[in-house]
Amino acid sequence: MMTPGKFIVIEGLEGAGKSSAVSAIKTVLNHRDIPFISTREPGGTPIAEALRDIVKQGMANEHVCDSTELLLMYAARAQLVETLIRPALANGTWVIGDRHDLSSLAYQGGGRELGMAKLKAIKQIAIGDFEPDLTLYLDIEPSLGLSRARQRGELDRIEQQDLNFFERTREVYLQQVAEKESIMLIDASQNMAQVAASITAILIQYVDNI
Ligand code: Z5A
Repeated sequence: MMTPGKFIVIEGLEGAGKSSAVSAIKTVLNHRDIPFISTREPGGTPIAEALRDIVKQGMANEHVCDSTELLLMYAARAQLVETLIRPALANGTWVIGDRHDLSSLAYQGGGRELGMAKLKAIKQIAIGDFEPDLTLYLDIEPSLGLSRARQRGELDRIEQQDLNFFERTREVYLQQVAEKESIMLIDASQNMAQVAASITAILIQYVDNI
């Protein structure tokens, strides 16, 4: 019987350095000849990418309600998990996810203050008990992350929230790290080479222990 692939997720606030983290993971998997695909959330399929555009940019003259934002995130996730992630894993292909469900717990549950009970109920409807095998959370002070993101270019609708929003978001990330062994924290205030080295070390250990 085919050994299922593993679902590895990168999480963190804006400017945490998720793009370079994804590259570090790809390098390890390539060295080990492990087949993989990579995805991002919200997005990753044509329907989910269309939802991403609405979530990130909104629409002129119409405010995106918090509950709408939440449901769009889960609609995009349901589509991605069902049509891409589950089939790939079943086929023995690993999946690298740039964000997943933990982002909703942190941003919508914490940042938007919608609360964990609502989040857990919607998750059940959208993707059931589906969970990543390993999550690498890049932890960064919101002010440092946002200053990096600003240098990169214009901020989108969610990135324009105030600092308190991101403090609440980070708090949920840290709570979840404390509760779940499958989430590893990496200090993302280090320089890029140090962050990449930490990720590489964790992933090599993970692959070697399977
Ligand atoms: N969102 C949500 O609310 N709920 C959900 O369920 C999901 C998502 C799934 C997705 O936008 C938005 O949706 C996101 C959360 C929300 N919005 N906010 N706010 P996205 O995918 O476009 O954005 P992102 O995921 O936040 O960012 P990103 O561009 O993909 O990656 P990043 O982690 O921000 O970082 P980066 O592009 O790798 O690095 C940013 C800059 O910092 C860049 O110029 C780097 O060169 C620099 N950098 C990175 N690392 C370092 C270090 N270590 N030192 C110095 N400089 C660095």
